[in-house]
Parts: sequence; structure tokens; C-alpha cells
Amino acid sequence: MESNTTSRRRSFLRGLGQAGVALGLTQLLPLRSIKTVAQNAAAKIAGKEKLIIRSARPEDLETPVELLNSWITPNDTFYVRHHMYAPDVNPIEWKLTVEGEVNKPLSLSLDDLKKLPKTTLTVTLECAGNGRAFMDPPVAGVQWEKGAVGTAKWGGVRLADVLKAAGVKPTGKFLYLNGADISIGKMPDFIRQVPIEKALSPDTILAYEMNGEPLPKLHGAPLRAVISGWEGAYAVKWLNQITVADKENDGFWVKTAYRFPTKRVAPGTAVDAKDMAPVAGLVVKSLISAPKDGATVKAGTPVIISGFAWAGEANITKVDISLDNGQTWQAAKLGKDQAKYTWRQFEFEWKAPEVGSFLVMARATDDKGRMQPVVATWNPSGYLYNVIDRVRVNVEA
Ligand SMILES: Nc1nc2c(c(=O)[nH]1)N[C@H]1C(S)=C(S)[C@@H](COP(=O)(O)O)O[C@H]1N2
Ligand SMILES: [Mo]
Repeated sequence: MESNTTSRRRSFLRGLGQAGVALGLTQLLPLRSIKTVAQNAAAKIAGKEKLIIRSARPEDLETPVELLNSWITPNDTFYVRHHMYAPDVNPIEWKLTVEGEVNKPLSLSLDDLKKLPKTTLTVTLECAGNGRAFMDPPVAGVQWEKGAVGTAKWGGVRLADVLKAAGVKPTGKFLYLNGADISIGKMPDFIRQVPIEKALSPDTILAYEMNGEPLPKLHGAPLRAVISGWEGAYAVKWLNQITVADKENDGFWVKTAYRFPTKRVAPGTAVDAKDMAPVAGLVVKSLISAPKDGATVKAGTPVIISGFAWAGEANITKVDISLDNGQTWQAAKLGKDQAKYTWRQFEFEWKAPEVGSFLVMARATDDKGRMQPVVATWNPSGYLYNVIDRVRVNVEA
């Protein structure tokens, strides 16, 4: 949790080749996924200068937590996660095809899409691997700490409207979403699967706008999926092909990646493929964005503890704060901005009673009765880390 631990883990990660072999992933994970020591010396990425570079190319950019301080995350602050290189898509030539188990295959231009009813939805997007750096023992993959999460107002069309125009046959049970990005080396094409029920939800959209601007290239221009409440990898960017299918996709990104053990496993063990199921909805989680970890505050002077809590398809019901290592908890005030699938801001005013080192902890609860755990549920890919958040604060006279 604290940075010395993180750097120790990171140096350990160099030895992770073995774990990669055990998981059969060495061919698929380029070296960059393992070698993620902060490359802050590297050139900044245009339009994303404030972000932490976890990988410069393809771009994996994390938002520093102290910048996650508004309900809507501005486009220049929003995290970026790519498995492959971002393609340059010409929006004039670009087409979205809808094929497979449909009565009327479609090939739609951006203008065609814009003729459908427009819908706008504020949705929190989080990478399934956010917090992976805190897994113990460490796991291979981008070593995200806390900032692979953000909230944007997505503008576009309902996927259900597009599917209605194509006429899904009764045999159509799964959608395969494919983007225009090109795989690197032997890495399989990035194709993700969404079950028809979720695809038809009025809250599943194809977005061409992000926070009122045309969707930026790094976020999937000209079109991306937004699968509200589900982990980020469903939100396929540069989307250009939807295949409606009668059976499950057997590609790497569905059959092998983004899977979580169906039962609790001993940390560090390999898990048989038959004991893994797809990750879908996000779990209950919170993030303290102020004060910053390591900050110094004054005893007796009010300090605002603030941050966000989210729970995927569920709603946040409360956020509790502890200032005594988890012995007692007090409710934080929840912000007025709220929407389904969207994080909720929390605030708590604290007057540090005395000089010393304090751990500020935040623990969210949702309306499904889920509460953030004390210990992570270890899993081989380091997904869905949601331990009670904490920052250490130094109180001075
Ligand atoms: N085509 C394509 N879509 C993609 C990805 C990708 O590599 N290729 N990465 C996914 C992952 S893992 C996440 S977490 C989100 C991140 O979205 P963002 O970069 O807009 O924050 O995009 C998803 N969509
Ligand atoms: Mo992700």
C-alpha cells in the first residue's frame, strides 16, 4: 500500500517471467506489461501531460489521485489503457458493420449513426486491473495504482437502437465487439463479448462524444462502446464491427483474459481455466483524493477529507471514514451529483486532535449490501482490487 512496498514489489516483478510461463501468457504479454517501473522521464503524451506514464507506447496512462477531484473527469485528465497501438481512423471513411445473427446486416457511417436518437449518459469507467500494484504476491500486467478510473459524460446512441435496425434473430445471444486497433506481434485481435441482455439495456451506448467533445483518439475515435457499470475492457474503442453470434467467442480476450476465479484461491497459485468466469460488473470501491498520501496538516485546523466511491451497476449508500486504524468509523457526507453507474463524491471534515502520524481510511457500502474488504481477494490477473482505501497524513502543531 505504501510506496516503499510498491517499489519492492516492482523490483520483484522483474522475476515474474516464471509466473507468466505458469499462466501461459509470455507470448501474449509484451515485456512492457511486466516492465512498468514509472517512466516519468519519458516524453509526455500530447493532451495527457498530467498523467503518469505506465507505458509510453502503447499508451497506458494513469491519473494522479489528487486530480480526481471533480464529479466529471476532464478529457485531459482521464486515464488511458491500450493493449495495442491506437489506430488513426479517418472518420469520413469509417464504417460500423453489424453482421451475424441479424435479419439486415448494416454498414453505418458516423452520419448514419448521428441520425439515430441521441442519448447522453454519465458513467464511471474503471480498468479491471486498477490497483493491481497492491496485489500480494504481485501479478504480471500494468502496475496500476489507484488512478485507472474516471467519469465522463458519454454522448452517442443506444446500442439497442442499432440492433433494432439490424433485427437480431432469436438465435443472437452474444455480441462480439471489435475495434480497429491492430495487434502487436502475436497478440490476438482485441475482441470483447457482451451478452445480448446487457447489449439491449437502454444504458448500453455507442459513444461518439466524451464530455461534449468529439471522442478523442486515445479514447476510441470515432466510436466506442460504453457498457455501463462493467469493467473498462468491455468499452471497446475504435469500434467498427459488431458480430451478433449464437455462441460464445473463443478468442483470447474473452476465453482467457478478464477472468476471475469462481472460488477463493490461495494467493500466488495458478488457477485452472475451468475454475474461472468472466469479470463483468465492477465491485464496491472508494478512493481518497484529498489529502494526498504523505501530506502534512495542522492539528486542530479543519481538513477536508474527500474522494469518490462507486459500485458498478449498484449505488453507493454510504462512505465511512476512520482515523484510528479502523477501530471506529464515522459517516462522510455524500455529494449531490449522482447518476446510476456513476461515482459519488464524499466529504468529511476532520480536526486532527493531536500531533502524530494518522492513517485516513475510507470504506464504501452499496445498495447490494456489499462493503469494501480489509484484505484483497487475490486472483492471478490482479483484477477488481477494492480494499478499503487509505492515505497517511502527518499532523503537525
Ligand atoms: N479497441 C480497444 N478497446 C479498448 C482497449 C483496447 O486495448 N483496444 N482497452 C480497454 C480497456 S482494458 C480499458 S480499461 C478501457 C480504457 O478506456 P480509456 O482508455 O478510454 O480510459 O478501454 C478498453 N477498450
Ligand atoms: Mo482495462
